[in-house]
Amino acid sequence: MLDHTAAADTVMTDRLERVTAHEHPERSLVLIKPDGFRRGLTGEVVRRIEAKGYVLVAVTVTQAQPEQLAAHYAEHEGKPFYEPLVEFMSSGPLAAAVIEGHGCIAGFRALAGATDPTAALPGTIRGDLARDWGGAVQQNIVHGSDSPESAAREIGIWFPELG
Ligand code: IDP
Ligand code: MG
Repeated sequence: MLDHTAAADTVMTDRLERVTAHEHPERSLVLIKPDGFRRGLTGEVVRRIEAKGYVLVAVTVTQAQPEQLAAHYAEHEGKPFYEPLVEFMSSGPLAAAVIEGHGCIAGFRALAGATDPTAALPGTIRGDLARDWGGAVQQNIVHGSDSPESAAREIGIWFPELG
């Protein structure tokens, strides 16, 4: 009897975990970089995110602090575009957002398009709205997290209250 109850409990717990996992949608950190913000494209980017069906969890407008950018772009430190990248990201306000929805990390990167705005396909944010301006850094309108680990780390940098 006791064994039967324990077995039933295990089945129930497994089921609950499956359901719970399914009901916890993924989150991603999106930045509308200073070029996008300056050009008044924040609404257009948010429109595309919402039109796709992802949900906004948080949005803010902020001037990036040097320590935030150092943490956010730690993986690129030492690369030739790192200093211009930090300078560009400090050049004016940006909008930061947390979005939510199953698969939104890969889904937003598909919406964003390729890193290089010249190569980014029409239909994508970068393909439609960004171009090469001849500078040392690619000004490509948006950032999106590239993995669940990056998303958790980046949400902690820009939205400590959600981290
Ligand atoms: P991602 O934003 O598509 O994830 P990353 O490789 O993580 O691309 O690079 C971060 C940012 O650094 C890019 O979005 C772009 O602004 C800039 N960047 C990346 N690679 C280059 C490059 O080769 N030249 C100039 N800027 C670059
Ligand atoms: Mg990246």
